Amino acid sequence: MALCFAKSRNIVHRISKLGTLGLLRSSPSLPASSARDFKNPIHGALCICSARRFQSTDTKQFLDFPGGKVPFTPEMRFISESAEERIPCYRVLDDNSQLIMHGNFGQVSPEVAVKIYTDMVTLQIMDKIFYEAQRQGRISFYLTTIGEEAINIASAAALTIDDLVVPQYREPGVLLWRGFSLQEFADQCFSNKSDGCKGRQMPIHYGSREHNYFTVASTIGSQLPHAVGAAYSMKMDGKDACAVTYFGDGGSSEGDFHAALNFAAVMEAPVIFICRNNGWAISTPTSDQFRSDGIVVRGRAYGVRSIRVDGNDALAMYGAVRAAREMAISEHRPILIEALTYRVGHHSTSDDSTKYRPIDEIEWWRKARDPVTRFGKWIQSNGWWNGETELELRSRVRNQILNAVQKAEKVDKPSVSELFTDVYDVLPSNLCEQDELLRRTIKRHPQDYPKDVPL
Ligand SMILES: Cc1ncc(C[n+]2csc(CCOP(=O)(O)OP(=O)(O)O)c2C)c(N)n1
Ligand SMILES: [Mg+2]
Repeated sequence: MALCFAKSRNIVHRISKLGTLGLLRSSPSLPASSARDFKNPIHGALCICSARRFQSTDTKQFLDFPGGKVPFTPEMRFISESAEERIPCYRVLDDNSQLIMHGNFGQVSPEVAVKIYTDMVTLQIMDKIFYEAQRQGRISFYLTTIGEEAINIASAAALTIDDLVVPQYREPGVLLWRGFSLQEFADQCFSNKSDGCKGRQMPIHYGSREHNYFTVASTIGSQLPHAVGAAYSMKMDGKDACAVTYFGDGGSSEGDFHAALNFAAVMEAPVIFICRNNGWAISTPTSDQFRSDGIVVRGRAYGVRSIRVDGNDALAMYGAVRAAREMAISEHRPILIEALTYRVGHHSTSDDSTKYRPIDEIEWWRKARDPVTRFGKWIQSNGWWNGETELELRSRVRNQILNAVQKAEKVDKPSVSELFTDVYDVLPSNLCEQDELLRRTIKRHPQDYPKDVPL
């Protein structure tokens, strides 16, 4: 070994001498300073000379290395930063709501298909009414799911209630599918006494133990490692269920995303990662978010099976999530689904997206690629739905939501003291101090605090 090293040092030394004399330069115009450049001729000459003087007799083709045999190659080739072709996007229904020939998809019964459609419509109407309620100053904040109804509802339809959902914030449809009532949605957004979380969360931060739906945390990406941990414990307990976590394209830039994928792969946790790649993270486009072919390609880097799906095709989402669930549970493995879609609404009621993206772009997605219309046409063409049922559904749901909103508005707000309950059995001294400080501040500045919140 020492001998080899001495020999090679000798060669390098001799070659660099030749290089300084200008004997090995292929181009006389090449400056001597470029000798350190990767492409410089000295480097090439070094390889040729070494090959001539020391012909390898080592015939080994592979290196035995943890993870399997690694083939050797004499060819110096860097892996390209991108594949020649983008990863294709799985879809079942074409833009005209026709089934694509030769496609494979999980069959859906007429009952499930009709429920998928009615829940997508309900979500749309709920978004419209709650959004307007915020604009009228009746609730403090709201965030719509417009354009992403199929990801919400069709993925939920493919799961069972035993699967733990760990959401971001743009997936209320999963909760709707699981039976969270319109009244419960309204009570949460109005932060009233009937809200399961006693008004302590911002609107849209839903959560329900009964529906196996972890409370929304808007700290982007933080839900992903939680889902992996939960999935791992479900595997340890031998449950016939998995964890399912949702996140956005923006969330994929968080460290938590990478930690979660790696941890899930190594621990073989039955977790489904559903990324809603909707093109925007508030005003940040995906071109400022990553240079990879979206999110789906990250799966392979971590050893996670992955698929790209048309997020505006309810049938494709339903089929892909069902297959993912089956693999996650029976094979104990994580699955990554990248659903391509578009955030048709503003990020939230605190945003005006026309300031940073063309209105034509929004309108194209709203009209030409609306997932609800696309699925609705398909169930109509099967004879499972018609114009009459459509009218009846829309008017019934609208009335139900308006009633829920009116009712929620009349329910009292929880008392200020509830802010500090339900975490500790006995309130620690720092929280007692905060409680007192809050009361003193409200007394000093009553005009800055809502009158309808009892002390
Ligand atoms: C850790 C963290 N950083 C920043 C924010 C501010 N923030 C709220 S939503 C959001 C964009 C998230 O975009 P994406 O994950 O694509 O989800 P989308 O809103 O598009 O559904 C950001 C940056 C946050 N809530 N948490
Ligand atoms: Mg996004």
